[in-house]
Amino acid sequence: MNRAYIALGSNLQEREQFLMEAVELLKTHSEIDFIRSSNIYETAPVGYTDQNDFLNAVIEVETRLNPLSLLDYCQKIEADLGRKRVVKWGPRTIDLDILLYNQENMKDERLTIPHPHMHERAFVMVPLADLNPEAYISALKKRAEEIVRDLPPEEVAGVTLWRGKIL
Ligand code: A4P
Ligand code: MG
Repeated sequence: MNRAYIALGSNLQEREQFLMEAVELLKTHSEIDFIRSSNIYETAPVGYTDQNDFLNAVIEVETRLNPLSLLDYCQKIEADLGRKRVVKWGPRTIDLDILLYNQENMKDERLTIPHPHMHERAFVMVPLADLNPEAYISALKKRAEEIVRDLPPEEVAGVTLWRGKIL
């Protein structure tokens, strides 16, 4: 069995509903077992800032899918939940990014693991460190909680606990 961490983000309409539906759809796959969720955080938009605040969370799953098949399924969920790619980094109903897959490092034209920007993003790292402070990013030789400690405090301050776990 493989262990993966997936980041979820939504900033359109019923944000919490989209997070819940994405997790429900992951759970319906026979080759994916949902293990647990971080708390949900409300986060200031990063990149393209003229958009609503996001809800972000990270979940841990066990899966028999290989990384590319897991990406295919995550992208199917994004499509099913009606994501429209209008502005790069812009508003979306739901975004699923694969952060970690076991301790593997891979770079394919469709998939880079660990996710290439995860360590720069408080909206990813704070929920990941909440879920598993020991999560080890081998490419950086650092644990999640160490990465959060090294992020700019003003970025960490843009990530506030919103409520409890997704499911
Ligand atoms: N791809 C490569 N590696 C991965 C991976 N590990 N996981 C490829 C998922 N996808 C991966 O992503 C573009 C392509 O990346 C995919 O086709 C896949 O093959 P996308 O999700 O289609 O496009 P995008 O999301 O618009 O671009 P990008 O660069 O992935 O943006 P991000 O990184 O997802 O950032 N601010 C806050 N507060 N919270 C957020 O959640 N999200 C974004 C989007 C910007 N600002 C935000 C948030
Ligand atoms: Mg993405």
